[in-house]
Amino acid sequence: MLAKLLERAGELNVGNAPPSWTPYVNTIATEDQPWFPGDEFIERRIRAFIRWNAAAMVINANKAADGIGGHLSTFASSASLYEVGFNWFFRGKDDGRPGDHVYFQGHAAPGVYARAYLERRLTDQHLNGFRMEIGGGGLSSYPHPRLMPDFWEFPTVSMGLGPINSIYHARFNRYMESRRIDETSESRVFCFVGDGECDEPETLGAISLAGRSGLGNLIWIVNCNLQRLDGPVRGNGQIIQELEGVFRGAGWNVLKVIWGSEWDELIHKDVDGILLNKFNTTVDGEYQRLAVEGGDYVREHFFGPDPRLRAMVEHLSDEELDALPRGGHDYQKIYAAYRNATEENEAPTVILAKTIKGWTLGEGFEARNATHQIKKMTKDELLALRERLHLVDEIPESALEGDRAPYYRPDEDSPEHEYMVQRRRALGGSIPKRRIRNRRPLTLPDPSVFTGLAKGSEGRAVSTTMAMTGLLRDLMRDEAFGPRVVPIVPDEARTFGMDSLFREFGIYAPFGQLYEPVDHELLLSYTESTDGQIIEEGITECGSMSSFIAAGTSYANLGVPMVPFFTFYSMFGFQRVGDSIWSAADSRARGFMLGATAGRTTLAGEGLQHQDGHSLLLAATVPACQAFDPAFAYELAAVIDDGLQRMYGHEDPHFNEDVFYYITLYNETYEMPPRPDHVTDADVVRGLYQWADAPDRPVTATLVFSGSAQGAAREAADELAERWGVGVDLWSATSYKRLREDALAVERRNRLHPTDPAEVPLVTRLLAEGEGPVVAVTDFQKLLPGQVARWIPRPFHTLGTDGFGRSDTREALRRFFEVDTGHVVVAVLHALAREGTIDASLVAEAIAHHGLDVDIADPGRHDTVPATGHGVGREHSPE
Ligand SMILES: Cc1ncc(C[n+]2csc(CCOP(=O)(O)OP(=O)(O)O)c2C)c(N)n1
Ligand SMILES: [Mg+2]
Repeated sequence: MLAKLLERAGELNVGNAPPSWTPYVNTIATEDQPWFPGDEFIERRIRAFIRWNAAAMVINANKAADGIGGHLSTFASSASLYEVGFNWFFRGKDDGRPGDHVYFQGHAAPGVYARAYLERRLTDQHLNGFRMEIGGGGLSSYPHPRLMPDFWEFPTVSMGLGPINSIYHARFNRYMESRRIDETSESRVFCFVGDGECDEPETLGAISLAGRSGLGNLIWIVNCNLQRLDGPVRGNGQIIQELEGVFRGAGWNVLKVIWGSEWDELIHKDVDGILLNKFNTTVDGEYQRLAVEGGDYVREHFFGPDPRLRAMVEHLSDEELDALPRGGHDYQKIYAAYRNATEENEAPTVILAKTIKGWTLGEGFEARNATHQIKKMTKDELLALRERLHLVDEIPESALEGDRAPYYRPDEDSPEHEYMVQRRRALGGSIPKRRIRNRRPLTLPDPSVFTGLAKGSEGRAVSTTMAMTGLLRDLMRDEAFGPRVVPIVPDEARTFGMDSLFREFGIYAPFGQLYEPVDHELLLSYTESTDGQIIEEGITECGSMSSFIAAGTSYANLGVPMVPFFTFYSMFGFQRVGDSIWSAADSRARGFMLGATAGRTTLAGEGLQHQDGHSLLLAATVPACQAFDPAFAYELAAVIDDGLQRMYGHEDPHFNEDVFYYITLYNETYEMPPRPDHVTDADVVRGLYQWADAPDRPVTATLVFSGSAQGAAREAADELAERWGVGVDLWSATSYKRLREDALAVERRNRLHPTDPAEVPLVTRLLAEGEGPVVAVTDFQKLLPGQVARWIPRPFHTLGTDGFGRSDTREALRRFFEVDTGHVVVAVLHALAREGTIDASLVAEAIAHHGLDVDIADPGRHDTVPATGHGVGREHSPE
């Protein structure tokens, strides 16, 4: 009746907002709790073994190598949350189905290893190798698929990224189903999140997507131990209530698991709501204190001030008051929440479970502010833990004398082992387990899709962005391969000319298109559909990266290789979501990242926050990333073809490489030349090749261009030949990163094999052939070509676009950043003059010829301000 009343009041606008939060009690009433089908006693024993081993491995690691770290308290607080999932809900993949995908809280890794040890997936040696990976056989500190590719699936320890990835992962599973590529309806994504972690914008930033898309296949378990690293998450508030409001507002099914079963009786007696009021008005800082203090404090400070409350607990001893548990340690309450969550199919669920940080570890740990970082236990503390976990028979006191705390696991024919193994068998096998299955193999596109670009644009002026969009369309049209393409774009499709794909391929929308679009009569109308192929994320680069990771790891998660093509404003990639890209690399994601509108001067008019002159440098820092800077359409085609072969081309999927490609695309249009006859695709992808010979002139030099700098380089070469008598051979550097990696590998090999004949890096070999100085020009910072400077066997000079971008025409920008034709000409002449090949007066002549003899500011200096006329310029203001 009350609900109806509220509903009607809402309709009449009687100022009654729907409640964003409910009272501070469990969402599922005790009467509604389902029957727990398991054996409580055996499960408690199993949990005790896992708790013990998790603590022992951290302690041992710190004894063996002081300062090596590890975390005891995070898992101690969440062990029951995990174990109910392991025993009853998380589905493995051994039965050939996609299975569930579980994102573990990174700092809870010791607990996951401890369970794997009990299941006999890991040995004593493994546990002893916790955090000691060098030399092999160790266990990585946190979940890293890059380091333990058969075990961990999802890197989570950079906080916030696991949660957002899990949302897009669940959405991607739905996409796969809607597009009829894979049957994922039974597959769920679980994500464990810290309550402190919820302050990361990435954690909560995309939860409305999950609500809006009705992701009933997504379940989050927020471990609300009320603490983060330094202290309370919300000392002066209630994190559980705050999160409830946020998640409810975003359309989630919210399940609070706050109080353990021992509270049921008290809550039942609370007919006047006094206890409820106390629950609602006690702040987390005080709840933390209550967890630290004994029963007498609880009686005085929680129940005591109100005589009615005090009377309510008169029949309980101090010990009993002290032992009143929190819901997150009560497997019956947790089981009820999981059951409810897994029966929900229309909305995502968040379980907000209240726990105590460091639970069971003893007084020095439980709810202490410093608990997150304590990684050692004294013998007395270990004895107390042994007692607390009822392991006195299993672990003799003498075993605690040695250097290492002993591990314990029951025999393989023990009831505990059998129970645990049987439960996992019933659920499809052990997890986590990262497996490359080829449930639905991928067929690469017909090679003919690349031949068009190899021919050049035949008189038409096009950009590499346009060439890419055309290639993407052709790839999507390929009958066998096409459906495996996942185009991802964060609200810039029109900028890149990709709106031409909307109608033909559709934009994925879980509920279809419920309206007729304004442009319905157009050929290229905005078309949303349930089986749409394009993932139009809206303005979220981080969300788009999460989709990229979900699609790019589908070959492992689902055993169904998919090929993401994520096209974005290059400035808003590595710079903006660099950590997410790092996590893609850790995840072993494969696919193509296309940094469109690249270059500091190619994107006219935009300015300082748009013009990208450094993403390729940032890309150089990511080991798995293959970074390319193509100048021409045929280079682009060669690079994409190469990427597909390396990432997906091998019949045995284990031989495919876990790399992804970052390719810069420019919006400047020019005629795309055909691939010269002497150039092969292999030349293009190795990083550097000679594009054109030098005309016959008395003096020679080499010009190396990349990307859109090709224009200035080519014009300069013509002018140098015609006006200054210099024959320049032109080279295209498609990947300085690849050249550098080759050179470093060769250098290392030579260093460690001193008596073998020395090898020569590719870039040295290639450029050893010509004569005269080498000048490189790029629309990126000078450091980009500078990466290979010391391996270039001739004098080497670089022109690039250091400094902040600004808005102006392409021409003005190139003059300002000193990368236009005139500056390239001057740089080559200057390099020749320094060698003594020509006279310096010729350089001065060229400077005057191009009008470069004005004293302008150095764009590479951060305080450089050209004359503005606003009176705000410093060095060159009119005053
Ligand atoms: C992005 C990021 N910033 C900081 C850290 C360092 N860090 C590791 S654990 C932790 C506290 C975690 O608190 P919470 O999320 O509440 O998890 P709990 O351990 O309490 O379960 C911090 C700050 C990190 N791992 N990632
Ligand atoms: Mg916490």
